[in-house]
Amino acid sequence: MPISPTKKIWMDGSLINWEDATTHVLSHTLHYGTGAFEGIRAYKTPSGVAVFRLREHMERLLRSCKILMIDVPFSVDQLCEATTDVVRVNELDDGCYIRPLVYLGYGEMGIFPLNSPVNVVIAAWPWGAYLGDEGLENGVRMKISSWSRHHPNSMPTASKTVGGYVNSSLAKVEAVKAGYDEAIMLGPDGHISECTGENLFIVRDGKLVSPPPSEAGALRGITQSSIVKIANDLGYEVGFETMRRDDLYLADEAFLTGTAAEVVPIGSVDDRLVGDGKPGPITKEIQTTYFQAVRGARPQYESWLTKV
Ligand code: PPE
Repeated sequence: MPISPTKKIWMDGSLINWEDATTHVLSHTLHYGTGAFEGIRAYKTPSGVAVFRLREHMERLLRSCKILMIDVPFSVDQLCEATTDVVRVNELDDGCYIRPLVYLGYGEMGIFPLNSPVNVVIAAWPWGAYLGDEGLENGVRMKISSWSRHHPNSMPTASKTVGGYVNSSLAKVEAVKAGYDEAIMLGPDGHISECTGENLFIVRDGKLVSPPPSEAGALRGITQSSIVKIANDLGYEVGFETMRRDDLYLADEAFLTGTAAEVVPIGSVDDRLVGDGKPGPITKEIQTTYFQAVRGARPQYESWLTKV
Protein backbone atom coordinates (compact mmCIF):
# COMPACT_ATOMS: atom_id res chain seq x y z
CA MET A 1 0.00 0.00 0.00
CA PRO A 2 1.43 3.38 -0.97
CA ILE A 3 2.70 5.76 1.70
CA SER A 4 1.40 9.35 1.66
CA PRO A 5 4.31 11.47 2.86
CA THR A 6 3.74 13.86 5.75
CA LYS A 7 6.00 16.69 6.94
CA LYS A 8 8.07 15.41 9.83
CA ILE A 9 9.53 12.16 11.14
CA TRP A 10 10.88 11.76 14.66
CA MET A 11 14.43 10.42 14.48
CA ASP A 12 16.59 9.77 17.53
CA GLY A 13 15.01 12.52 19.61
CA SER A 14 14.25 15.24 17.07
CA LEU A 15 11.60 15.97 14.50
CA ILE A 16 13.20 16.24 11.08
CA ASN A 17 11.84 16.73 7.58
CA TRP A 18 10.29 13.64 6.00
CA GLU A 19 12.76 13.63 3.10
CA ASP A 20 15.77 13.89 5.43
CA ALA A 21 14.87 10.73 7.37
CA THR A 22 17.42 8.55 5.57
CA THR A 23 20.11 6.11 6.63
CA HIS A 24 23.41 4.76 5.31
CA VAL A 25 23.26 1.75 2.98
CA LEU A 26 25.66 -0.06 5.30
CA SER A 27 23.23 0.17 8.24
CA HIS A 28 23.38 -3.12 10.08
CA THR A 29 19.64 -3.91 10.07
CA LEU A 30 19.49 -3.51 6.29
CA HIS A 31 21.90 -6.43 5.98
CA TYR A 32 20.94 -8.76 8.81
CA GLY A 33 17.40 -7.82 9.88
CA THR A 34 18.11 -7.35 13.60
CA GLY A 35 15.68 -4.62 14.56
CA ALA A 36 12.09 -4.31 15.73
CA PHE A 37 9.05 -2.30 14.80
CA GLU A 38 5.49 -1.51 15.81
CA GLY A 39 2.30 -0.60 14.02
CA ILE A 40 -0.06 1.78 15.82
CA ARG A 41 -3.16 3.62 14.69
CA ALA A 42 -4.61 6.96 15.72
CA TYR A 43 -8.26 7.77 15.08
CA LYS A 44 -10.38 10.86 14.93
CA THR A 45 -12.56 11.04 18.05
CA PRO A 46 -15.16 13.63 19.14
CA SER A 47 -12.48 15.28 21.30
CA GLY A 48 -9.70 15.27 18.72
CA VAL A 49 -7.32 12.68 17.30
CA ALA A 50 -6.29 9.93 19.76
CA VAL A 51 -3.74 7.11 19.61
CA PHE A 52 -5.12 3.64 20.34
CA ARG A 53 -3.35 1.70 23.10
CA LEU A 54 -0.15 3.67 22.62
CA ARG A 55 1.58 2.58 25.80
CA GLU A 56 0.96 -1.13 25.16
CA HIS A 57 2.55 -0.80 21.72
CA MET A 58 5.64 0.97 23.05
CA GLU A 59 5.97 -1.58 25.85
CA ARG A 60 5.84 -4.35 23.25
CA LEU A 61 8.48 -2.55 21.16
CA LEU A 62 10.83 -2.57 24.13
CA ARG A 63 10.02 -6.24 24.81
CA SER A 64 10.83 -7.07 21.17
CA CYS A 65 14.17 -5.31 21.63
CA LYS A 66 14.84 -7.06 24.92
CA ILE A 67 14.60 -10.41 23.15
CA LEU A 68 17.09 -9.16 20.52
CA MET A 69 19.31 -7.68 23.27
CA ILE A 70 19.03 -4.21 21.75
CA ASP A 71 19.23 -1.44 24.38
CA VAL A 72 16.83 1.28 23.33
CA PRO A 73 18.05 4.69 24.52
CA PHE A 74 14.48 5.97 25.10
CA SER A 75 11.87 5.11 27.73
CA VAL A 76 8.26 4.11 27.07
CA ASP A 77 7.21 7.60 28.24
CA GLN A 78 9.61 9.30 25.83
CA LEU A 79 8.45 7.12 22.94
CA CYS A 80 4.79 7.85 23.74
CA GLU A 81 5.44 11.57 23.87
CA ALA A 82 7.40 11.42 20.61
CA THR A 83 4.44 9.63 18.99
CA THR A 84 1.88 12.22 19.99
CA ASP A 85 4.34 14.93 18.80
CA VAL A 86 4.55 13.25 15.38
CA VAL A 87 0.77 13.05 15.03
CA ARG A 88 0.33 16.66 16.19
CA VAL A 89 3.08 18.26 14.10
CA ASN A 90 1.87 16.50 10.96
CA GLU A 91 -1.69 17.64 11.65
CA LEU A 92 -3.04 14.11 11.23
CA ASP A 93 -6.38 15.13 12.72
CA ASP A 94 -8.34 12.52 10.78
CA GLY A 95 -6.21 9.67 12.11
CA CYS A 96 -3.18 7.84 10.77
CA TYR A 97 -0.96 4.79 10.91
CA ILE A 98 2.16 5.14 13.04
CA ARG A 99 5.34 3.16 12.44
CA PRO A 100 8.02 3.15 15.16
CA LEU A 101 11.20 1.31 14.16
CA VAL A 102 14.30 0.46 16.15
CA TYR A 103 17.19 -0.37 13.86
CA LEU A 104 20.92 -0.83 14.07
CA GLY A 105 22.69 1.84 12.10
CA TYR A 106 26.01 2.41 10.43
CA GLY A 107 29.18 1.52 12.25
CA GLU A 108 30.02 -2.15 12.03
CA MET A 109 29.65 -5.00 9.57
CA GLY A 110 29.49 -8.65 10.55
CA ILE A 111 26.69 -10.56 12.22
CA PHE A 112 27.47 -9.61 15.82
CA PRO A 113 25.02 -6.73 16.28
CA LEU A 114 25.69 -5.32 19.70
CA ASN A 115 28.38 -2.78 18.78
CA SER A 116 26.21 -1.01 16.23
CA PRO A 117 24.46 2.28 17.01
CA VAL A 118 20.78 1.93 17.95
CA ASN A 119 18.54 4.28 15.98
CA VAL A 120 14.86 4.92 16.61
CA VAL A 121 12.38 6.49 14.23
CA ILE A 122 8.65 7.19 14.44
CA ALA A 123 6.78 8.06 11.25
CA ALA A 124 3.06 8.57 10.65
CA TRP A 125 0.88 8.96 7.59
CA PRO A 126 -2.77 8.51 6.61
CA TRP A 127 -3.42 4.87 5.73
CA GLY A 128 -6.72 3.35 4.61
CA ALA A 129 -8.13 -0.13 5.08
CA TYR A 130 -5.16 -2.53 4.95
CA LEU A 131 -7.09 -5.35 3.30
CA GLY A 132 -9.33 -2.98 1.33
CA ASP A 133 -12.71 -1.39 2.06
CA GLU A 134 -14.43 -4.26 0.26
CA GLY A 135 -12.68 -6.83 2.50
CA LEU A 136 -13.54 -4.87 5.63
CA GLU A 137 -17.20 -4.89 4.66
CA ASN A 138 -17.77 -8.19 2.88
CA GLY A 139 -14.94 -10.45 4.00
CA VAL A 140 -11.63 -11.64 2.61
CA ARG A 141 -10.52 -14.83 0.87
CA MET A 142 -7.84 -16.65 2.82
CA LYS A 143 -5.43 -19.40 1.82
CA ILE A 144 -3.46 -21.59 4.17
CA SER A 145 0.15 -21.00 3.31
CA SER A 146 2.66 -23.63 2.30
CA TRP A 147 5.14 -21.61 4.39
CA SER A 148 5.09 -22.43 8.11
CA ARG A 149 5.57 -19.90 10.86
CA HIS A 150 8.93 -19.91 12.55
CA HIS A 151 9.86 -22.65 14.95
CA PRO A 152 10.31 -20.90 18.34
CA ASN A 153 13.95 -21.97 18.34
CA SER A 154 14.63 -20.41 14.95
CA MET A 155 13.01 -17.00 15.39
CA PRO A 156 11.39 -15.52 18.50
CA THR A 157 7.75 -15.08 17.53
CA ALA A 158 6.93 -12.74 20.43
CA SER A 159 9.25 -10.11 18.98
CA LYS A 160 8.21 -8.00 16.00
CA THR A 161 11.65 -8.54 14.54
CA VAL A 162 12.34 -6.87 11.19
CA GLY A 163 13.95 -9.96 9.63
CA GLY A 164 11.17 -12.23 10.89
CA TYR A 165 8.83 -10.64 8.38
CA VAL A 166 10.54 -12.36 5.44
CA ASN A 167 8.47 -15.36 6.50
CA SER A 168 5.27 -13.28 6.36
CA SER A 169 6.30 -11.80 3.04
CA LEU A 170 6.83 -15.21 1.42
CA ALA A 171 3.36 -16.29 2.57
CA LYS A 172 1.70 -13.04 1.51
CA VAL A 173 3.19 -13.18 -1.99
CA GLU A 174 2.18 -16.82 -2.39
CA ALA A 175 -1.43 -16.04 -1.37
CA VAL A 176 -1.78 -12.89 -3.49
CA LYS A 177 -0.21 -14.53 -6.58
CA ALA A 178 -2.72 -17.35 -6.20
CA GLY A 179 -5.59 -14.83 -6.15
CA TYR A 180 -6.32 -14.69 -2.41
CA ASP A 181 -6.35 -11.66 -0.13
CA GLU A 182 -4.25 -12.99 2.73
CA ALA A 183 -2.50 -16.10 4.06
CA ILE A 184 -3.12 -18.13 7.19
CA MET A 185 0.05 -19.66 8.58
CA LEU A 186 0.46 -22.94 10.39
CA GLY A 187 3.06 -23.35 13.08
CA PRO A 188 5.84 -25.93 12.65
CA ASP A 189 3.62 -28.51 14.39
CA GLY A 190 0.77 -27.99 11.90
CA HIS A 191 -1.58 -26.05 14.16
CA ILE A 192 -3.07 -22.72 13.15
CA SER A 193 -0.78 -19.88 14.13
CA GLU A 194 -1.82 -16.50 12.71
CA CYS A 195 -1.90 -14.54 9.46
CA THR A 196 1.02 -12.65 7.91
CA GLY A 197 0.30 -9.57 10.05
CA GLU A 198 -2.89 -10.38 11.95
CA ASN A 199 -4.27 -12.73 14.60
CA LEU A 200 -7.26 -14.87 13.90
CA PHE A 201 -10.52 -15.74 15.65
CA ILE A 202 -13.27 -18.19 14.83
CA VAL A 203 -16.82 -18.28 16.19
CA ARG A 204 -18.09 -21.75 17.08
CA ASP A 205 -21.43 -22.34 18.80
CA GLY A 206 -21.59 -18.69 19.82
CA LYS A 207 -18.15 -18.74 21.45
CA LEU A 208 -15.01 -17.01 20.19
CA VAL A 209 -11.84 -19.05 19.87
CA SER A 210 -8.32 -17.90 19.01
CA PRO A 211 -5.04 -19.84 18.93
CA PRO A 212 -3.02 -19.39 22.16
CA PRO A 213 -0.30 -16.93 21.04
CA SER A 214 2.66 -18.46 22.77
CA GLU A 215 2.00 -22.11 21.86
CA ALA A 216 0.84 -21.18 18.36
CA GLY A 217 3.96 -19.08 17.75
CA ALA A 218 1.85 -16.02 17.08
CA LEU A 219 2.37 -12.43 18.11
CA ARG A 220 0.37 -11.47 21.20
CA GLY A 221 -1.85 -9.00 19.38
CA ILE A 222 -2.98 -5.81 21.02
CA THR A 223 -6.06 -5.81 18.80
CA GLN A 224 -6.61 -9.45 19.77
CA SER A 225 -6.56 -8.50 23.45
CA SER A 226 -8.92 -5.57 22.77
CA ILE A 227 -11.32 -7.96 21.03
CA VAL A 228 -11.21 -10.39 23.97
CA LYS A 229 -12.26 -7.54 26.28
CA ILE A 230 -14.93 -6.24 23.90
CA ALA A 231 -16.34 -9.74 23.30
CA ASN A 232 -16.49 -10.48 27.02
CA ASP A 233 -18.22 -7.15 27.63
CA LEU A 234 -20.76 -8.04 24.94
CA GLY A 235 -21.41 -11.29 26.80
CA TYR A 236 -19.46 -13.73 24.62
CA GLU A 237 -17.21 -16.39 25.98
CA VAL A 238 -13.67 -16.33 24.55
CA GLY A 239 -11.21 -19.20 24.67
CA PHE A 240 -7.64 -19.74 23.52
CA GLU A 241 -7.48 -23.19 21.98
CA THR A 242 -5.15 -25.03 19.68
CA MET A 243 -6.76 -25.18 16.25
CA ARG A 244 -6.38 -27.23 13.13
CA ARG A 245 -7.32 -26.26 9.60
CA ASP A 246 -10.56 -28.26 9.96
CA ASP A 247 -11.61 -25.84 12.69
CA LEU A 248 -11.41 -23.03 10.16
CA TYR A 249 -13.26 -24.93 7.45
CA LEU A 250 -16.08 -25.74 9.88
CA ALA A 251 -16.25 -22.42 11.77
CA ASP A 252 -19.59 -20.60 11.90
CA GLU A 253 -17.76 -17.30 11.51
CA ALA A 254 -14.16 -16.15 11.38
CA PHE A 255 -12.31 -12.87 11.39
CA LEU A 256 -8.81 -11.52 11.66
CA THR A 257 -7.49 -8.73 13.87
CA GLY A 258 -4.51 -6.40 13.66
CA THR A 259 -3.67 -2.75 14.01
CA ALA A 260 -3.23 -2.21 10.28
CA ALA A 261 -6.01 -4.60 9.22
CA GLU A 262 -8.36 -3.70 12.11
CA VAL A 263 -11.22 -6.29 12.31
CA VAL A 264 -11.84 -8.06 9.00
CA PRO A 265 -14.39 -10.83 8.37
CA ILE A 266 -13.09 -13.98 6.70
CA GLY A 267 -15.33 -15.05 3.82
CA SER A 268 -13.56 -18.27 2.89
CA VAL A 269 -10.56 -20.42 3.72
CA ASP A 270 -9.02 -22.51 0.92
CA ASP A 271 -12.19 -21.89 -1.14
CA ARG A 272 -14.47 -23.31 1.56
CA LEU A 273 -17.02 -20.71 2.63
CA VAL A 274 -16.98 -19.76 6.28
CA GLY A 275 -20.65 -20.07 7.27
CA ASP A 276 -22.51 -18.76 4.23
CA GLY A 277 -19.49 -16.72 3.14
CA LYS A 278 -20.91 -13.43 4.42
CA PRO A 279 -19.76 -11.66 7.59
CA GLY A 280 -21.59 -13.32 10.49
CA PRO A 281 -23.66 -11.47 13.13
CA ILE A 282 -21.14 -11.84 15.97
CA THR A 283 -18.26 -10.72 13.72
CA LYS A 284 -20.27 -7.67 12.66
CA GLU A 285 -21.20 -6.78 16.22
CA ILE A 286 -17.59 -7.04 17.35
CA GLN A 287 -16.29 -5.12 14.34
CA THR A 288 -18.81 -2.32 14.92
CA THR A 289 -17.99 -2.12 18.62
CA TYR A 290 -14.24 -2.07 17.88
CA PHE A 291 -14.65 0.86 15.47
CA GLN A 292 -16.76 2.69 18.04
CA ALA A 293 -14.14 2.05 20.73
CA VAL A 294 -11.18 3.31 18.65
CA ARG A 295 -13.18 6.37 17.57
CA GLY A 296 -14.09 7.34 21.13
CA ALA A 297 -17.77 6.44 20.85
CA ARG A 298 -17.69 3.91 23.71
CA PRO A 299 -16.91 5.60 27.04
CA GLN A 300 -15.94 2.34 28.75
CA TYR A 301 -12.88 2.08 26.48
CA GLU A 302 -11.69 5.70 26.92
CA SER A 303 -8.62 4.49 28.83
CA TRP A 304 -7.34 2.91 25.59
CA LEU A 305 -7.12 6.33 23.94
CA THR A 306 -4.24 8.80 24.29
CA LYS A 307 -5.34 12.27 23.23
CA VAL A 308 -2.83 14.02 20.99
N1 PPE B 1 0.64 -10.98 14.04
C1 PPE B 1 1.63 -10.41 13.32
C2 PPE B 1 2.65 -11.28 12.71
C3 PPE B 1 1.65 -9.02 13.18
O1 PPE B 1 2.63 -8.46 12.48
C4 PPE B 1 0.64 -8.25 13.75
C5 PPE B 1 0.64 -6.77 13.58
C6 PPE B 1 -0.37 -8.90 14.49
C7 PPE B 1 -0.33 -10.28 14.62
C8 PPE B 1 -1.47 -8.14 15.18
O2 PPE B 1 -0.97 -7.43 16.27
P1 PPE B 1 -1.65 -6.08 16.80
O3 PPE B 1 -1.40 -5.04 15.76
O4 PPE B 1 -0.97 -5.82 18.07
O5 PPE B 1 -3.09 -6.37 16.95
N2 PPE B 1 1.05 -6.33 12.31
C9 PPE B 1 1.43 -4.95 12.10
C10 PPE B 1 2.21 -4.79 10.81
C11 PPE B 1 1.46 -4.92 9.55
C12 PPE B 1 2.28 -4.52 8.36
O6 PPE B 1 1.86 -4.80 7.26
O7 PPE B 1 3.33 -3.92 8.49
C13 PPE B 1 0.24 -4.01 12.16
O8 PPE B 1 -0.90 -4.44 12.10
O9 PPE B 1 0.48 -2.81 12.29
